[in-house]
This record gives sequence, C-alpha cells and structure tokens, in this order.
Amino acid sequence: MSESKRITLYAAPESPYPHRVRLALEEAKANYDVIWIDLVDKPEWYAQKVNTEGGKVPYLVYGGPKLEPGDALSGDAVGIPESLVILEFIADIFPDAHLLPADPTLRARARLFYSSLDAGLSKGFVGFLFMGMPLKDLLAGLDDIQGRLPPTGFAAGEWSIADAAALPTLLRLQLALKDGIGLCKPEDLKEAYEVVFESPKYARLRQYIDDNVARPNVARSWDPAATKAKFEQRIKIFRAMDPTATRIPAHIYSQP
Ligand SMILES: N[C@@H](CCC(=O)N[C@@H](CS)C(=O)NCC(=O)O)C(=O)O
Repeated sequence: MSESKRITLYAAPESPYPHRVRLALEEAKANYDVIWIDLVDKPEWYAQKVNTEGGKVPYLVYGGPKLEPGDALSGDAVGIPESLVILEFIADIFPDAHLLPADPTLRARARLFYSSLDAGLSKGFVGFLFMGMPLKDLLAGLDDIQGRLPPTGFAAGEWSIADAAALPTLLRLQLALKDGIGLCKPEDLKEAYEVVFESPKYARLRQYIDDNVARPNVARSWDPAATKAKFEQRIKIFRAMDPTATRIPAHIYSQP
C-alpha cells in the first residue's frame, strides 16, 4: 500500500456510516486507529475539538500524531467528514487496493450505485424502523439497490467502495428484522423480515449480502452484538418517554 500517514477514524458501532469506512480501510489492509464515540451520550469534546462540522460520525483524521479521546487535532492533520467522501479519499490514498474499478464506465457505475443509497435505502431503513414510515418505502430502497446489481457479483463487478457504502445498512436491517429490533410494531418487523429475507423477490439482494459477508473485511469490521446493544439502548430510552411510541418523537429526530 502506498500510504504512510497516520489514520484515525471516529466511529460508533451502531452507525452504518463509519462502518462503510472501516470496510474500505480493512479491504486496503490499512493501519488505523478507531476512537469510539458514544452517540447516546456524545462527549462534548467531539464536536468542539474534532468534528467541528456537525459532530457526526464518521470523521477521518489523516496525518498528525496519535490521538486519544478528548484530544484536539494537530495543525498538520486533515479532518474529513461524510462517509462517501471518505470512501473516495481512501480509494485515492490506497491505489494498489483497487477500491474503485480501473475502467471509467465501471467507476461511473460504482458511483451511481452509492450516490442513490442515502436518499433510498438509508432513509427507508431509519424511516421504517424508527420513524413510522411504511414498509413500502423501505422496499422501494431495496428494489433500487437490487435493480442496480449485475446478475452476479458485486455492484461494479469486482468488490469496490460501492459495496462498502451499501452493506452496513443491509446488515443492520437484517439484524433488526431478524431480532425484532425497532420502534415499529413487532408484527410489522416480522412481515418485513419475511418479505426481505425469505421471499423469492429479494433472492438476488440476499445473495449479494452473503457474497459480501463471506469477505474478510466484514468479519474484521462488523460487531452485531455491539450494534444490537446500542439499538436496544436507544429504544429503551424512547420507550421510557412513551411506552407506546412507534416512532422517534419528531422534536428529537426528524429526517432531512
Ligand atoms: N451523511 C453522513 C451521515 C452521518 C450520520 O448521520 N451519522 C450519525 C450516526 S448514524 C451521527 O453521527 N449522529 C450523531 C449526531 O448527529 O449527533 C455520512 O455519510 O457520513
């Protein structure tokens, strides 16, 4: 690999966005440090000293000395927010890892694939599980992804950052539906599981998930137990406010 500067990633296990970045870093066999941010009780120093552009995870710091929780970035470090921007950055600094296809048309296909994810799949995922949105909205996001996949293999042929962008939400969806985690009604979760993970309609999508899961970068970056614990912790907080709530109150979280 061609990169030698220090890489520090600020992440939270439950969030699909830093998971995207870890998949790419693991694929590139990068050396990197992770600083975990508790999003349920976010430390003040994070938005004040580190990601001053909104305080979200992921945030990737490139260069500078080793960081500890609470440290401010040094002047020679560069901080980068936004998971899709970070994925492109990682593809740029690790050219030998081939995180984007060499062929320009396949690169375009990879970029088209991941540029539609946040408005479709990500919105449908949060919306259905936590915001009272109907199953059809989630399925529309899944239809879009499945429709963009080639008959076999990954989004742009060989594995690429397009797959890093899609997989984390798909894994969290599988976990949540299988284990009945969400603010929506249990029967809705069960119906969604049957449609997405048992019906023939989504066989290609499931094969795509399985093909990804078989790769070492997933085993090294995916922590379902920690994700489940964090999802449950949040649901407990919302249920304490309103035991019958089937969505996060709009004054706490409203989707853009
Ligand atoms: N568009 C951003 C989304 C990142 C994002 O929404 N992160 C959430 C976790 S899923 C977060 O950090 N929320 C904490 C907060 O807003 O305080 C990306 O792709 O990186």
